Amino acid sequence: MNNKFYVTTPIYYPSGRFHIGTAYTTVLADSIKQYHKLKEEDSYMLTGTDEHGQKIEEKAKESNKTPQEYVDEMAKMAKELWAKMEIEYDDFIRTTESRHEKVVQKIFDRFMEQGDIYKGEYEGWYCIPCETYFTETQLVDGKCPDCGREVRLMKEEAYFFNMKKYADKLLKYYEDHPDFIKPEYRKNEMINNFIKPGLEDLCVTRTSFDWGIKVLKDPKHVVYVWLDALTNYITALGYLSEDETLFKKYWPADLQIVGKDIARFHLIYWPIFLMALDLPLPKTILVHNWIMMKDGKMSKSKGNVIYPETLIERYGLDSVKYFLLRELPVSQDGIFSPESFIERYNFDLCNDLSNLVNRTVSMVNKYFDGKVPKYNGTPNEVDEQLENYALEQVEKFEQKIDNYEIANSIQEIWNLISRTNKYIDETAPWQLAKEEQKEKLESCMYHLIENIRKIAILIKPFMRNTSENILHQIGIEKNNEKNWKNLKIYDRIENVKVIEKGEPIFMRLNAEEEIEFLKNIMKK
Ligand code: ME8
Repeated sequence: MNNKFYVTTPIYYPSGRFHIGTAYTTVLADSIKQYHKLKEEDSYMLTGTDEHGQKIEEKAKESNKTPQEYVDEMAKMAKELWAKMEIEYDDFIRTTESRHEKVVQKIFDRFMEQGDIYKGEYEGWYCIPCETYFTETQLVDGKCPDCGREVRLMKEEAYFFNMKKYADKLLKYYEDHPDFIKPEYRKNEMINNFIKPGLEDLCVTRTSFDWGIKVLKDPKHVVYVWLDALTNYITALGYLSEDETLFKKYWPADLQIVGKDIARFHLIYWPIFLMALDLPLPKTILVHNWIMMKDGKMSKSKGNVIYPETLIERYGLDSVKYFLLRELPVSQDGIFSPESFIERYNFDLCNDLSNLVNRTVSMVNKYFDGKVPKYNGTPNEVDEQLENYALEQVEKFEQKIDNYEIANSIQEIWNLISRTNKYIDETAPWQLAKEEQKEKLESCMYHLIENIRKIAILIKPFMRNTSENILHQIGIEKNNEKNWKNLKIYDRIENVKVIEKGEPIFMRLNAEEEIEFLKNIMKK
């Protein structure tokens, strides 16, 4: 195995059904993992659930369950969704597992011994859903600045983490590691909005509820969720346990993906906790924006929530993944609208991709009995242009995905698809057949198949089933013809036969009907 690649998602609150926003982060992480797997790297992905805190305690009560019963059920639901979405995580951490709880207690004790954590009293405006205290000035119109809901004035004895002590070190770290935060503007937000005005010490315990990890030396306190939650990324690898093999192998993480709502916790508190533990920091924290609806945030009360299962059942998994990744540029909010979903399905997937494969397979059948002609070694000018274009696109794809610009990297694949479709028009194979220009026709078919092979490999991280389907249709069965290494080579395939009757991968949808369908399910 070559390099290792460790990627994490946030651990989600199991406080309700996961919508396409939650699915987005997970699909993003899985796709990036699949890309590294394709490159034969030792890739490892972690996801999980964040199961402690007042909100979960209240949710359990509402449904007449103990918190443990409630989170067990919800964690099961989360795993079922990821199975349905064919997410290949390597570990699923639940913060109620003892492998996590024991280590959080050890970390807490160590911070106490080092003097990073001290006892004080906390008074502030508390937002229950966000489990966060705010100062008066942080409130927006007297409400929670993160979620806009009501806050309560609360006071309690509490332990604090001395964040101020690490502020300069953190600023210096940002400066020395330009790849640490992506996109870069998030770094400036942290500096200007939180660090420069003076970092507040972070309250790390609560006495106002029970459902949490007890502080061993002062058990009326439970560890406040962010210290508990953030450390999952290392407890899952066995940090401070009897077996630290995974931790030694995979830490520091190569990529940690979070939504903008939790950027502050990951870009400020998390690195400071790691500094206090004397551990290396993740190489990159990628902050993505949100999937919005035309009328703002998804919310049950507005009746605009979309769940991934509904889309998958009707349109198939790969089209949903494609849409999420293609429509949401990481650095700005993306909008989910029924119109854009159907448009992408009909144009990008059906017209551009599916038709290209279908037309090519039937031409190879028609002109060469399904046998893909051999590469003739001396491409003519038109073919050479196509070869160069394809190789350039592979490079561009790689540059963009390595910089975690996923939507842009997919755009580069679709540029290649369009260019290949254009090549059919340019070379007019039906004309070549009519004029019996055998050599040109052979070269044309070879180049089409070869480009489709490249396209199928490039989409594999995002659309595994479609990729396999295409490779099968064009007769590519050998693993070495499907791998990343052979992507950059043109004269690779030999003795290949396309299937006799190509199946369209995506069938055109009736736009009006489907838009209506989507609008209706959003209301439910
Ligand atoms: O914050 N668009 O959990 P959470 C895109 N437990 N992504 C979205 C989204 C949307 N509309 N809505 C949610 C928590 N997300 C904590 C995390 S980590 C140590 C603890 C995604 O269930 C996005 O990744 O509220 C966001 O950061 C995450 O779900 C919030 O999940």
